Parts: sequence; structure tokens; C-alpha cells
Amino acid sequence: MKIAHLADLHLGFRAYHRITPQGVNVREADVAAAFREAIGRTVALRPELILVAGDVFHTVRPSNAAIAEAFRQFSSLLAQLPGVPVVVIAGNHDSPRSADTGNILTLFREIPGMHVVTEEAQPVYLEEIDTSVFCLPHTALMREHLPALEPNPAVGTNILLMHGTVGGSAAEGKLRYVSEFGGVSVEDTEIGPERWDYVALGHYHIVTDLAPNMWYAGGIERTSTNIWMEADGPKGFLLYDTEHQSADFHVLDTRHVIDLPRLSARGSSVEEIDAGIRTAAEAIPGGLDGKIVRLVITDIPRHAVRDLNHRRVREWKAEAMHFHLDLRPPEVMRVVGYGAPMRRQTLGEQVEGYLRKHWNLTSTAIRRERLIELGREYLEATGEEG
Ligand SMILES: [Mn+2]
Repeated sequence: MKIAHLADLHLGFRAYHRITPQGVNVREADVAAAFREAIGRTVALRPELILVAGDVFHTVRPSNAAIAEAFRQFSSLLAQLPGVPVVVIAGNHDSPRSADTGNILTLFREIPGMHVVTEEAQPVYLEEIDTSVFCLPHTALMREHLPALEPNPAVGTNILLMHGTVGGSAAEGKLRYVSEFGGVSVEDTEIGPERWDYVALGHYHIVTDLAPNMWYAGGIERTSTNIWMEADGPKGFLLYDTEHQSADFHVLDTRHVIDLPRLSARGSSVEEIDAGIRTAAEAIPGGLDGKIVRLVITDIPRHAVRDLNHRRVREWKAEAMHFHLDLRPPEVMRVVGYGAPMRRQTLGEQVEGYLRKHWNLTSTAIRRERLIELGREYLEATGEEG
């Protein structure tokens, strides 16, 4: 059976202040365009089942335009693939905290052929293809007790559809960042991918296999809190074939996001820093036009920030969709040592030193090096927020 697996659509996502000639936020339009392309490509692939693994919308209360567009696209999908079931679960982004808010995704139950699970862990049986899709939306994982994740031995094909973080050694080795806040973790031993025909995951935004038949599809556009962590690598969706146990990733045409190699301004003159920025910007193939670009410069003193060629930076900002020149001053954390001269330590070094030497592990399940690495990533993300 051929299964189209999409996840983390984040429809209605907005960023920056650019708007299209139609008055729509440019990034919202990018995400909508990626979704339209994904729908068109899915139709062309003629799958027998379509799964959407959560975070259809970026927020619990998306705009009317985002809702209308999603409704149009799902309707068009079902109209072009009559009789092909679509199973959608809610993610952390589109699950309200309070049950009485209601979930906007339930609207899509009005489209014949669409099955939507927003709160409970429950199997959805699809008679037409003799397939059971065990659904684990975000809210189900938030409950105190996770039900036993058991395939149904009486059906032809068993699928697990989940929105959350997978724990265990394969995941720890492969997931480059612990996914956005609000996610819940389920151990891979609890899932037992070998018991299922396919495990379709959502929540982690970079396409990743955790077993030959267990995949995160990744997002269809770059919508993470820290998009620089997903700058590299393609966005798209998967087509999984249960018969051959093979997955094909279908890349979508998304906006270029470039995180330029970092520059250190330590010991450089203003002219040298200017030249470094220029070289970095001009090295982008095809230029900055319409792209989202970041250049981090560390250890840049205040006076150098003032004297940089800001006119040229403004021109690049106008040309790019978004150009973020991230100027970070030298970190001055004074540590007073007894009898020693004043020594400077960066905040990162302080955190690392504390975690390595002074912090006692509170559980044997915690791996110190992994924790330090996470600490570094969080500091990085914080730096990005300014
Ligand atoms: Mn997401």
C-alpha cells in the first residue's frame, strides 16, 4: 500500500513584516504555496491512504483566511482522489489547552473521506482498505496514562500515527534538536516499530527515519521557533510503500533560508569586518534576492557596530526577504579568582563549566555530555531571540 505522509503544515504561520501585493504576510503565503504544491504532488502520486501527523495549523485560532484555504485544499484533494481516506491528528500547535475551546480541525470532518482525531488515543478503522490507523494526537500524550499501543491482529495493515517526540537511542542519535516546547516524548520501545506496517510521526520538523518503517516527515516549510536549525536540508513529504518497505521523500519548492558561516570580529578592524560581511553576502549563489539570510558576527565591540557600513547593510535588507545581521558583543562575565588576575569567561563557558564540574546528576538516565550540548543549543536559540 502506498501512503502519503505529511506533517507540520503550520498553515497560518507568519513571520517578519513583508506582505504580498494581495496584503498577505509573505511567510504565510509561502506556507500556503508549499501546501498547495504538496496537495498537487500527492494527487499525482495516487496514494491509497493519506496521513497528516499533526500541526495542520500554526495556532489554535488560525485566521479565517488560513481556515478557508485549508478547507479548499483538503476538499480539492478528496475531490481528485475519491475514495482515498485522509486521516488527520492534532498537534501541540493546533490543540487548545482547554477542551471547551473546541478544535478547529473538527471542521474538516465535514469533508467526506476525512477522519480527524483531536484528543483521544484511538484506532480509526478504514474498511475500504482494511487498515487500522492508531491515532495519538498531542492531547492524548498529555494524559497521565498512555494506553497500550497495540496493533490490531484482525486487520490487513496496521499504522501508528503520532504527534510528539520519540525517545530512545535511535532518536537521541538522530534528532538534532529537542523539538519545540510543548512536545511529549514516547519511548521507541513502547512504540515497537517492528510490530507496525508503518509509524508516521509529526512534531520534529526535519525529515528523519528512526527505523526503516518509522519516519518524521518534517515540515513542508521552515516554521520552527529557531528556523536556523532547519536551514539546511529539504522540506517536503513522504510516500511510503508498505509492500517494499521503502520511503521516497518528495521535495517541495520552498523559500531559501541561509545561515552563513559565523564570523568572529576578534582583533579585526572595522574595515576588515565590513570586508568580511561583504564577502559573505556576495558569496551567496544567486544573491540575496528574496531569501532569508542570517550572518552572525561574534565578539564585535560596540564602537565597531557603530562604524560599520550600515548603508550597504540596509541595501541588502531591502533586497533580501529578510537579512538578519546578528551582531554579538564580546561576552564579559567577570569571574573573580583569589589572587589571580581578573579573568573573562563567556556565558557559554560558565554554563558548561558548571554542568561539567559542579552539577550532580539527579538521575542516571541523564547523560552529561548530551545535557551540555542541549545547553549550548538553548543558549544559541536565546542569542537568536536577541
Ligand atoms: Mn510542528
